[in-house]
Amino acid sequence: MQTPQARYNFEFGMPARKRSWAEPFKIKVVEPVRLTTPEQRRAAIAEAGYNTFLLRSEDVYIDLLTDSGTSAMSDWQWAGMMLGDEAYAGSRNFYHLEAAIQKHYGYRYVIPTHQGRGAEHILSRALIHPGDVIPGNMYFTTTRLHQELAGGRFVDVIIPEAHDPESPHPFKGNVDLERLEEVIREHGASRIPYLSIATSVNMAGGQPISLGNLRAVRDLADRHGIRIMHDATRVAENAYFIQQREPGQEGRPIAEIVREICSLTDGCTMSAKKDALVNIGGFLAVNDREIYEEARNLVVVYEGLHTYGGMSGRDMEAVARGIEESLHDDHIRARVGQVLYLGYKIRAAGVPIVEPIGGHGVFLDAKRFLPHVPREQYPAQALAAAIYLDSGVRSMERGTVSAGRNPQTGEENRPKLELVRLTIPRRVYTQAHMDVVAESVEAVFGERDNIRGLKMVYEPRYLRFFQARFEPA
Ligand code: PM9
Repeated sequence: MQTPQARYNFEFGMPARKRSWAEPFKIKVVEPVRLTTPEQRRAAIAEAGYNTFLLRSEDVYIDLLTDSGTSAMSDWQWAGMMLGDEAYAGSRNFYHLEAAIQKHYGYRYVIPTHQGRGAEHILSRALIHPGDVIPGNMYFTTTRLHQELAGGRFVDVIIPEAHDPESPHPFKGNVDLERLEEVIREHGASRIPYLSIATSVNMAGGQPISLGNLRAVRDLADRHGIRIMHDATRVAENAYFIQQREPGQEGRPIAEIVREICSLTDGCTMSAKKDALVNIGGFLAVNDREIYEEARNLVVVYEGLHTYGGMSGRDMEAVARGIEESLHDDHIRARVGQVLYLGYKIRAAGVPIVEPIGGHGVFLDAKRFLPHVPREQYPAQALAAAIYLDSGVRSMERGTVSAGRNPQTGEENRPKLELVRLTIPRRVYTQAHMDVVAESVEAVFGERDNIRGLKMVYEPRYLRFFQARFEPA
């Protein structure tokens, strides 16, 4: 089969030649970033208790903490911000948002929330009863906490390859169907309010679930009468991997794949701060009228009226337009392309990373990077601090600290994955920034024997990774 480039060359009578792709935008506004000295960084990270969440952003050079709320909006989104209808009730921007969700994701009813965890809170309160079990394709920090706070227990049913950073499985976000069947048999369908299925599984390294697997999960759920709730936070990135890797899906538009993914589920929670290219916002969307009624009632208690849910009118307009832009094929190709660019560079330097490279970031394998640092001294936390010290690049721990404690026993959870995430904001940094990041990671890798572990000296009760403090062990 001819590639599109070869076909173009053939049709226009041109000789075949290499043609790289580039970002489908040009830059209109810039924000300066500050390069700090090693002394300034030493002081800053000590003051932050060796937790990159506690650094001041002005002390960061290239900020790869997260892709959440850090995207650059387009001129079309900014123009939409000027059209914010800031009425308390019935803002026109809510109806634009509702229409965009119905059109692109296909869910019937929409409840806006201030961000993803607001939607998770409402969904968990509406559907989970004490003693319930929620199977899912790997935990996410805020999702699992809301399930636990509602009295439920998360059970991981992702395929085992997802826990192995070296496995090259193309769809490490897949559900282990036999394991799921076992969990249903053990607990009974009546104790399972829903399956919690994420696209682009964050804690596994931004790994996709395949359409084939999701269809099989749907069949299984239907046989037992169980709902599927979708964490759609990075659904477009997942769709890109389906388009690139799944037999029969090549060449299919991203928007169409996204629509099919959503059609296989009964509702979604969404942090619009990621895929949907905005700085704040989220929503819950469902097909079931009764769940909608309950959620619409709860949203006024915890978030705001059901036509704003914690967002301003202008925020809702930006989300509506961001959803549309997130599904353009050229956007998603450049977005994931930049992540792959960084990943290939880091991998070429011999640095251990999670394979395959994910959709929103490059995940360093801290266990293999720092084999001399024991797990109880938080190697990923120590590695994130070391990278900051080297270059002012900020990353995030995604290992033992993030995993927190078992609420029943109080023991620390010990996930198999001990990772540092270099997360790439959308449409924000250039290829030259990626080169600097790769150089810094390579330099730190060269000096890894000098990196020491950390001990935790302050531990908050919930989501400890955000605010915990450490000292050199
Ligand atoms: N994810 C991230 O950096 C924000 C900070 S860490 C809690 O990856 C998924 C898959 C997420 C996510 C946030 C949320 C919560 C739900 N699901 O941050 O509340 O990656 O908008 O969304 C972060 P909010």
